[in-house]
Formats: sequence, structure tokens, C-alpha cells
Amino acid sequence: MSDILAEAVKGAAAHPRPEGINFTYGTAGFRDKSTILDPVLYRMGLLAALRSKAKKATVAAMITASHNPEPDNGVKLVDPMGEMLEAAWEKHATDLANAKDEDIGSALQRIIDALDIDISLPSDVFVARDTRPSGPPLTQALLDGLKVMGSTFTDFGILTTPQLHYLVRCHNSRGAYGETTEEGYYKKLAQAFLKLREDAGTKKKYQPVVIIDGANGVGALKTRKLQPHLNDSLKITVCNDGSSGKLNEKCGADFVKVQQKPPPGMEIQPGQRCVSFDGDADRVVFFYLNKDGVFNLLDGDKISTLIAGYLGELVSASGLQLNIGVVQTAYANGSSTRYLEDVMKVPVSCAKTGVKHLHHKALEFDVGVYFEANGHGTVLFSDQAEQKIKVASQDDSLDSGKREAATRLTLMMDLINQTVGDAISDFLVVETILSTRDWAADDWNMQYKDLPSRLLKIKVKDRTAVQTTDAERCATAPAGLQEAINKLVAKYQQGRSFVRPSGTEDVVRVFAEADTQAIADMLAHEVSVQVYQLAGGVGEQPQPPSTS
Ligand code: NG1
Ligand code: ZN
Repeated sequence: MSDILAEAVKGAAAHPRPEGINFTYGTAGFRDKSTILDPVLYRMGLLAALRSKAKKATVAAMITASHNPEPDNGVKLVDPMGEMLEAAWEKHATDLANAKDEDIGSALQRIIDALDIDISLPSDVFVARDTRPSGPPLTQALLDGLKVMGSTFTDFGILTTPQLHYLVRCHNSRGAYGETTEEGYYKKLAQAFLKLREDAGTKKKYQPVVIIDGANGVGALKTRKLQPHLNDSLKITVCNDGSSGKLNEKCGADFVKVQQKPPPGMEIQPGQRCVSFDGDADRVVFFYLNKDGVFNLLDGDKISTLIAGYLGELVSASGLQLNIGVVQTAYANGSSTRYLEDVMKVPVSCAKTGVKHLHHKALEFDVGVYFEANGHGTVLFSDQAEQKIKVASQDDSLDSGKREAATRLTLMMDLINQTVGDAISDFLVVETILSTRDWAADDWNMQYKDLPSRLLKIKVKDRTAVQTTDAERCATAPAGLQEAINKLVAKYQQGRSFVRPSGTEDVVRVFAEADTQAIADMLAHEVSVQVYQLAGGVGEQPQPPSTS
């Protein structure tokens, strides 16, 4: 065994692995109670160094548990261009996290041999964390792993997840994507945002005033840092900024989406646009109260529809031949899919849950807009599209309308963080479009009316008993489940339902949609009972929804 691997085994003594726990690198990396994660972070330090050697580039490690409660934490690795870790490495991550302390050397050797990694190459890793109190000691464990591997690293301290993705791309693109500093991130976004507002005439409906719910997390801190760069173009009030409440507790994008109500304590006037970030600021949803005080959510589906519509118009106005498409998951509201396909005539693809699947599918378009209903998403421009747009924006032979549209597209490309869903960037994109269209929240919301839906979770003995196909819309196991769902769905107007095992929690998720809330609730319940009975439910059988 090489000296480095022997050092890695020795180093594990300070980060012992508890017996009897099985860790899995899931859709969002490792996620668990922070108190048991120390050995996982140490091992991810080792793995990040190997990944960097394998890619001959800087990679990154983000320490966060996103929208989950404050006592949780987690870690995920980021590839050189800011993408999620390549799927094939998820297994290596899981194997290493579960290796006994004394077996770490052989586990590393297996990865080195399988992938023919030259261990003598240098490695370099960017590290950042969210605001969780468990962040600093877990960072230390990760750095210990990097140090025994002889890796260089930069610890950026507290950043949003998308900021770290952005920085690693800037670095590996030798500055072509932007300056590799946090300030550089604010400057790039703000410059594009201000330029896109330059021609803004007087507005009748759009008000440049927003309230941001920062989930008591890193998004609140970073919005404050962005603010001075925006001059006076947008009045932002940040609440749930971490000064009193707990991270993600009764606030943030997940709370607002799941509870369908504003975080308690937020003072909101009717029509006032509100924005909720999640705990690491890679998800965003908008909401407002209408004139009757009724809560209205503008989720990831509404955001993608808004963005696809606007970018589509710019592409047509520029005269460029670029295809634009939207990628959703099965959780997307059925009305949004119908609106995109039937009214906007935009092609829609359905991907499996988890942003890496959406990201992958979005690459099939010249301009691919992808969003999960919960507010995680971004836009990808293919290299070819980017090139064509840039050339058109500087082509004096084009008429000014076409050139102007291409110029706005270049600015939109600068404003969009193409590496990953980014709450701050997406928020600025939405504000730009609303301002250009002179729309209030109501105008945006009126594009289509969401169908009522219900999301439930069911505990079963083994959630892998449920298997799916067709981007999770059809259950292939256990036997009889899909037939039962089909029968139930057929009973109801606009009924739709599907089930899938969660990738982040030990549950099976049940989704149902129908033309009224009561029916969506009933359908979700009836499907839950089938899951409980056919897929080995544990505990009490699900109870029907109360009709009061
Ligand atoms: P799971 O637990 O696999 O349903 C949840 C979200 C995903 C995604 C991941 C990663 C839903 C229904 N599922 O996945 O969209 O955000 O967490 O955080 O919202
Ligand atoms: Zn998140």
C-alpha cells in the first residue's frame, strides 16, 4: 500500500466509524443527523482528492442539508464545471463511507485500480458550508481527509450551494465563466441585472419591491451582500434572516410549498411579491396574497413557464434557429404541462426526480429550462447556442431589433447560474422578466391555474419494494399496485397519481392531483392505502382525510 493510503488509514483513528450504520450517497449526497457524520466527512475528503486527481482539475465539496432541519447536515461533491458528481462515483462514495476504519486503504485502492487513477498527481478541492452550527467541525473532518491525501484546498467558509458550484466552474474555465471570488459572483449577476433594466420605462403594475424569506439561512446573508451591487433598482426587505429563528423552521421554500401558506410572522400587504429561499439557497418559490387575502404560490412550474415564455420570445425576435424546451418531473402540476405544450407550444420532457436527471435532459435542447416543482432549477444554453447568440449580438449587419434581442439573451446568460439551480440568480431572472412585461404577481399567476394536488408519505418495511419506470410515472413493483392506481385514477376528473420511493427519506411518496382539493386528497389517500397493503406498510393503516 502506498504511503498516502497508509496515512489515510492512520488518520481514520481520529474519525472512527460507528458500527451498524449504513450511509448512502443519494440524490443530494450524504444526508443525516450531523452527530454521526464526522467519519463520512473525513472519507469524503479522501474521495474528493481522488476525484480531483481523476479529473485533473479542481473539484468541490459542499457541506449542507439544504431544506432539512438544522440538526441534520450532509455533504455532496461537485465536479469541475459545477455539475453534480458523476453518477458512477456515487457507488464509490457509498463504499468508502461504509468501509471499516482499517479497510479504508483497500477501499481507496479499489477505486484507484478500477479507474486507473495516478495517485501521484496533484489534487485541489474547494470547500464551503451553509450556516448550520455543525458546519465548522464537519469542515474540519473533511479537511483532515484532504490533508492526509496531500491535497491543496481553499476553504471558502459560508457560501450558498450554487455559489460554490459557480466558483469551481470559474476556476476551471480559467475565468471564462467569471472571476473566482464571491464578490465576482455578485458583480456578474448585478451587472447583467442592471443592464437588463436600463431601458425600463415607467411601470404601471410592476413594483420593484420584494420581501425575501431567507429560511434563517445562508441565502439571507448573501442577499444582504448582493444588495449594494443592485444600487436602488430593487427594494429588498430580508426577513427570517437568522437573527432569531431557527434554520428552515416554519420558514423557507419547503415550508411555503408544503404548507401552502406564508411563514408565520411575515407582514404582507395584498399583492406584495414575496420570495422564499431554502436553507442553502438553491431553491426558490414566490408567493403573494391576493386582494381578498388568499395565499397564492408561484412555484418552480410557474417560474419555468415564465422563463421559457420570455426566452422563447427573445429567441424568435433574434431570428436565431434555436430549439427551446422545458424539463419537469412527474411532480409538475398537470396544468403547467398542458399550458406549455398546448398554449405555448413548447416541448416538455419528463425526468426522474433529482436535479441531475433534469440537468441531463435539459442538455438535449439548445436552450433547456429545467425546474422541479419545489423551486430548484435553472436554464442551460448549449455551447453552440451560446456562440450563435454572442455572434448575433455583435453582428452589425442584423437589424437593430434582432441584435437587441440577442444582446438581451447574452445578458440573460450572464444572469443565469447555469451550473445548478440558484435561488438568488433565479430570483433576479424572475424580477427582470416581470419588470420587462410590467406584470404584477397576479398577471404572472393568471397564465394558468394550478390543479389541486396532495403529496403524502407512507412508511413501509423496505421502500425498494416499490419500483418505477417511465420517469417514475408507472410502478412496476409490487405486483398489482399500478393496476390499482389506474382504477382509482379513472374514477376522478383530471385525476393523476403516481408513487415512488424517496431518494432522501425512508418513505414511499404518493402524489395525486384532481380537479378539486377534496378529490385530490381522497385519491392520494386511496392510493396510500394500496401502497400500505401491497408494499408492506408499517404502523397504522393511513386514515381517510377529514372532510371538515
Ligand atoms: P425525494 O426524497 O427523493 O422525493 C426530495 C425532493 C426532490 C429533491 C430532493 C433533493 C420532492 C417530492 N422531492 O427528493 O425534488 O429536491 O429531495 O433535495 O420534493
Ligand atoms: Zn437546497
